[in-house]
Amino acid sequence: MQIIQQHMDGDIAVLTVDNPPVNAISAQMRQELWQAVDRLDADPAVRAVLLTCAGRTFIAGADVREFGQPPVEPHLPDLVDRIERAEKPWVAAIHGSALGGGLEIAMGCRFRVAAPDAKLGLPEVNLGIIPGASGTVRTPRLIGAEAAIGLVTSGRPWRAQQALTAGLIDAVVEGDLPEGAVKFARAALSAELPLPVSVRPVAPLDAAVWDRAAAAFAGPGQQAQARAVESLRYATEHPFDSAMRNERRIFVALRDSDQAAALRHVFFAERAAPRPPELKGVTPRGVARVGIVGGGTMGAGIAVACRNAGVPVVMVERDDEAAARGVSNIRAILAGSVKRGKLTEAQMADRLAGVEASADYARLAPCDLVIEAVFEEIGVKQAVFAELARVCRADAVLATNTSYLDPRRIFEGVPGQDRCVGLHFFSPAHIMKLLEIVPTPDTAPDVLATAFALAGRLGKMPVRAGICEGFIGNRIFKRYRAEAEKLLVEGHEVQQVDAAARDFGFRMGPFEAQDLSGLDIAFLQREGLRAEGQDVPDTLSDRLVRAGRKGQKTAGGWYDYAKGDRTPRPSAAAQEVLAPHIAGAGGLSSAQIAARLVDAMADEGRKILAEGIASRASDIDLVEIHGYGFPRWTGGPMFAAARSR
Ligand code: 3H9
Repeated sequence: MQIIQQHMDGDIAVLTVDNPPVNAISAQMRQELWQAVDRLDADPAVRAVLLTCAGRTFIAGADVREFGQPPVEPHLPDLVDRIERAEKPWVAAIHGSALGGGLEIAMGCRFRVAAPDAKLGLPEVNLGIIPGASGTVRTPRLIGAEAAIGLVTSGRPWRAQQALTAGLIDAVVEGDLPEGAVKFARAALSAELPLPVSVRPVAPLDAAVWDRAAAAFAGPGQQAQARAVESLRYATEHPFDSAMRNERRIFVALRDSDQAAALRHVFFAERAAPRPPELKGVTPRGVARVGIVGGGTMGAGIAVACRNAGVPVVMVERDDEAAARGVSNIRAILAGSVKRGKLTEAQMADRLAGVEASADYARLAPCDLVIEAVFEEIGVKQAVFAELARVCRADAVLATNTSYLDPRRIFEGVPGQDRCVGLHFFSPAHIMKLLEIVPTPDTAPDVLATAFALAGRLGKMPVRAGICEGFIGNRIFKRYRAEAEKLLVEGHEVQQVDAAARDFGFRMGPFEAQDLSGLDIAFLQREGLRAEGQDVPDTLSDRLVRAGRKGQKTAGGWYDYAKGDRTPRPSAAAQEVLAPHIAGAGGLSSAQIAARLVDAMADEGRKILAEGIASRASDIDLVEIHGYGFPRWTGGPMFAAARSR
């Protein structure tokens, strides 16, 4: 099957690339494009060539699946070069996204035009590589070095208008794109052609600008950004051909690196998780209005997540005062966004206008889906569901945001168990991307599909989790904390373990993080289990809580804190509590300590997988990356542990 079709519009040859789903560049596409240049150059009836794409997007980049395979000619940089050298000028007509190799092909064309909602970018750094087909060499020649640094190192695409202003494209075409692009080409042919991008001059930048750009990417996990700066700098200071050779060398080195392999793994993991194969063909229920029970931190965060996605919210609290508090919690979150410049006052007003708060459960009657986000206590939650069963429509989806409890117990007695599901958001719920979706054996497929569809609308990363204590994320987190304590018992210091976790790439170590969130939360939960008669031995953190050390809120936990200062300081008082339980002399290096933590997480992950709590190892990686700050560039605990074996 041909990927590229051709038809004539007068003296303009229109090429349509059709390689679903996203027109990724395959070897066949490169071959067909190469042949097209030769063929059209030789055709006297052709004055110009329009490059368009079928389907939802322009060319979205090189086919990431081909990265591990032996390269097949023609190589992409040569193809871009061939298009640029074509005797007939090529015009790229861009809709959807022109990304990576797709934008590089477009930069080989003499002109680029785009639909108003098109996006153009070089997202390669997100895959741990740099653009490898002249993206770091042609871009500065087209839009200047400083703008090129921004485009390449951020990996974020530009909208058509921004691209036009910067000179990345020549025109924004309103209305029918191919028709408008043909018109553009005709007009362009009557004027003098611009220089091909590769021969355009590029103004040099001060060394200080380059140094600043390099310094911004000195941290771990930013290897691709740092090398992109290096390649861009070289490209502005050297002739085109030499710059291309340099870019290729860096591209190949990065492509074969551990970081790139890990980021490719995450790329495909993120595309697999939202689409469980068992839901293929299942139509989700419509959700026009979401109900939320509970206006605390979690309920308010969920409400903001819904409002940011344009979904109207009904929030119910136990009395009018609590309902008003819920609204002010929402307002506080939104005001924070306004302060950071992420939201305008008008948008904030619009978000708030879409929230109805009440102490009357009956207001939930029109909601298509209701999320319970009240205190983590089985009796409290069961009482909420009894109310929901009373007031909600029989086809409304009922969800619990429990993080530890068995959803089956929470749903006990609710008529229509097939409409019940667990939706475990992470705090702050309007920011954290992870959403664990926890079906019970009774949950209907279309209810599960509704949960995944809602996650998509809210911009969340949904991961299906089975029922066990803590589901996927908190169960692994518990093991991680236990391993961190074990390292203390073996004689390593609190700050040593934290530093090892940070060196590995976590923003915070396990003990600093506990001090921040409070040691008492997990303590109270364990106390609850003890009260139920379960044998739950004291952890070291329980001992600190019993000694009055709950973390930053009590000026001390694993560390001490000066008043008004969140800097952790080694604590003699904590040491005194811990000392009787230390049974070793330490001795592991930072890397060994980190490996112990990661291996423990991966070991728990393997159990979770064996028990069917997670569907795939890559889902576990996503849970840790999106819910617990596991460094993305390591691929997650399952990937990292498997690589280090
Ligand atoms: C590059 O170009 C390197 C060059 O500089 C140099 C080379 C020498 N390859 O995201 P979606 C699949 S690096 C293979 O759900 P959307 C994806 O796996 C590349 N497959 O759709 C999924 O498959 P499935 C630089 C790809 O509409 C399906 O397409 N480019 C690729 O939400 C739909 O994906 C990028 O990094 C690919 N490049 O979003 C662009 N891209 O259905 C990455 C997608 O089997 N892609 N697939 O699960 C994107 O950002 C989004 O896919 C896009 C569409 C915005 C295009």
